[in-house]
Amino acid sequence: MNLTVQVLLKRYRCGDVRALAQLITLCENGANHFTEDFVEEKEHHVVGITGSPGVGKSSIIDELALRYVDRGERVAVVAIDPSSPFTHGAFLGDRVRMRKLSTKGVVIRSMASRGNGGGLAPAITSVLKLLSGFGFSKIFLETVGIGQAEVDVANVADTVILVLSPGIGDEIQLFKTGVMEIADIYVVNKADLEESKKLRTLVEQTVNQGKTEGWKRRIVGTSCVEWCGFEELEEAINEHLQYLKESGELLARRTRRRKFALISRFLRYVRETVEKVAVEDLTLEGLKKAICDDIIFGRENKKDENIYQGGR
Ligand SMILES: Nc1nc2c(ncn2[C@@H]2O[C@H](COP(=O)(O)OP(=O)(O)OP(=O)(O)O)[C@@H](O)[C@H]2O)c(=O)[nH]1
Ligand SMILES: [Mg+2]
Repeated sequence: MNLTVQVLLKRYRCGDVRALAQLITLCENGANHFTEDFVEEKEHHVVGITGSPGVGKSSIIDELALRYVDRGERVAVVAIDPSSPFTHGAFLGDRVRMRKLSTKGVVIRSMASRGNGGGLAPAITSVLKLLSGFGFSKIFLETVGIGQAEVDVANVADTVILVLSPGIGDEIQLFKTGVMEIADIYVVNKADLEESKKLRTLVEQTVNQGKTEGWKRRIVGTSCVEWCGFEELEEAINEHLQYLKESGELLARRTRRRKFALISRFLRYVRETVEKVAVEDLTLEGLKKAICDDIIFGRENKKDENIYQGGR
């Protein structure tokens, strides 16, 4: 292992937040091998929060994060491709509320999805491992629910929350294939707005249709203006975690996350290899040979070192 990674890991294990930030950046840049062998996951709960732009995901996370900190949990927030307000690619946002979170030890990190077909950042599973290994017990993952990201969040989160709000076409969103299956908890936000009631009725009619066993999906109404519904939401999140543990589903979801990590890594590797051989030999045979050469010469394993020398 590269010496710099070794030093960073040592500092990370001593609880140095700056080392954690640097290791996350390494993962984002593609050098995430070390997380497999040298980072140990601790007990944690990943809560994925998805939904259309502007429904109130960040506002809801703000409130939830504070609540869990008050319960004695260590909280981290990861936002994928946000437009607001966790936009600075660093740990700290600049809003007053964000500053309040940071003084309570909440770590906030933005990540770009980097052309991953609109999906989650390829490094997300390594980043989750780093955060849990650092001691964060509650990790909120905000993704804009468009296309692939919506499906991906279900692959990495233990609990999936879909936030809906009136007036932005979410009534139509509801009937998109799969939307009503991905979430464990449905939040109808902006309960202070009159139209929210209609949307809530529609969600109640659609969710849990024909479902008789397993987790009974919860529907919660919240308002980040009147600050209501959060007790119920917190309760639903806690109940779902309890359900995951008791039913054995938590293990199944962690296995799904590891599979997702493996597939993402493999796809990235194939894409990089295809890009490389495309110049030399544009045939399937050429690709197979390139992959074999790669494995034999161990390019994959040298990635960490390459990154430090400015290459990939
Ligand atoms: N009336 C009302 N407005 C809200 C509520 N929650 C959030 N908003 C407003 O909705 C806007 C978007 O809120 P955000 O929390 O940034 O929403 P988001 O889903 O994180 O948005 P993106 O990250 O851009 O996808 C902001 O102007 C909020 O003040 C609510 O409960 N009621
Ligand atoms: Mg947001």
